Amino acid sequence: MTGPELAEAGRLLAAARRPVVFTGAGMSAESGVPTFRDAQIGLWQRYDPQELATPAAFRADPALVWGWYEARRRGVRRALPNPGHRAVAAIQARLTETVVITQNVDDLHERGGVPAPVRLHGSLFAPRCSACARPAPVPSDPPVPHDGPVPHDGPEPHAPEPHDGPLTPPACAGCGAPVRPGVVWFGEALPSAALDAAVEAASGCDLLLTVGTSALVHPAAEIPLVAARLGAPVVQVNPVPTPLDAICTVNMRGPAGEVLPALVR
Ligand code: BV8
Ligand code: ZN
Repeated sequence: MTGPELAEAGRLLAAARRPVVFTGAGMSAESGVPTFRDAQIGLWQRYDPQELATPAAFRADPALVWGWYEARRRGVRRALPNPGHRAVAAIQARLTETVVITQNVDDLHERGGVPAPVRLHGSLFAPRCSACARPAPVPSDPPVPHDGPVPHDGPEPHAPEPHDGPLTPPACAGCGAPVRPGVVWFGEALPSAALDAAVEAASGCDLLLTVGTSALVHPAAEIPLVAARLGAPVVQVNPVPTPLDAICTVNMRGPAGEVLPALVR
């Protein structure tokens, strides 16, 4: 990312009144949360996330799938928002009509100062019954093994959890069926309210800032296209090329945790 891109992106952001910030897994990479395409952590490296993140996988082996999500949730709990999350919150604090739309299922936007992102793919922190959809409590966690000061930002080393493998999901308090993660699996429809809100925001924005997404998962990947088709400039922040390169007004090659703070400075 060089000076001209930063200057041009800064000019577009300064002129915007109704920006959309659209984020993917790369937003949380510098917090130590593996992106979907990166190798997962520990024993989960032998599984393809796209194979595990399906209703069929949960039906076939609820303990394996629930264990994977619990490992991811505990990893997120140990992670901290990075300077990129805080820069997104600074944009929304300065431009109050900013809409943050995330594909991520972690809670780092909320912990980084964005109270209510539009969540296209649900959350690791909203388990529900797989049969009657009754909300279930987030499992209580063993104390985080802190043997020193909490790092200011960035990841804690992957301290081995007391349990990091298949885990029998809790039973629904209402009907006894297995509790499932509150995320959208491949082959499942996105929550219509979230998708409608995202399309509406992208249709009315005057700038779309896309951060840390490979733009390969649909229909989420179509959100930046909605904005571009209606004439809004698109600024991308990503260290590598993505299919969105073709529609970008400005392409900022670099990590979110460095580029976004420079953009909002
Ligand atoms: C549906 C929750 C229908 C679970 C997730 C059209 C075309 C092709 C395929 C389809 C299509 N329509 C539907 C499909 C099928 C499928 C799909 O998209 N398949 C693709 C992959 C081939 N879509 C679905 O199944 C969707 N459902 O369409 O249902 C339907 C309709 C009605 C009724 C019934 C059914 C549901 C998709 C949602 C799946 N769930 N998450 C979980 O997390 O376990 S998606 C999951 O993958 C993540 O949430 C995330 O959204 C996605 C991964 O994408 P990214 O976020 O972009 O992450 P990725 O790792 O790919 O990229 C990270 C990027 O960051 C990289 O570019 C990297 O370079 C960059 N990066 C790295 N470090 C940094 C960085 N960037 C900045 N800073 C850094 N430091
Ligand atoms: Zn139930």
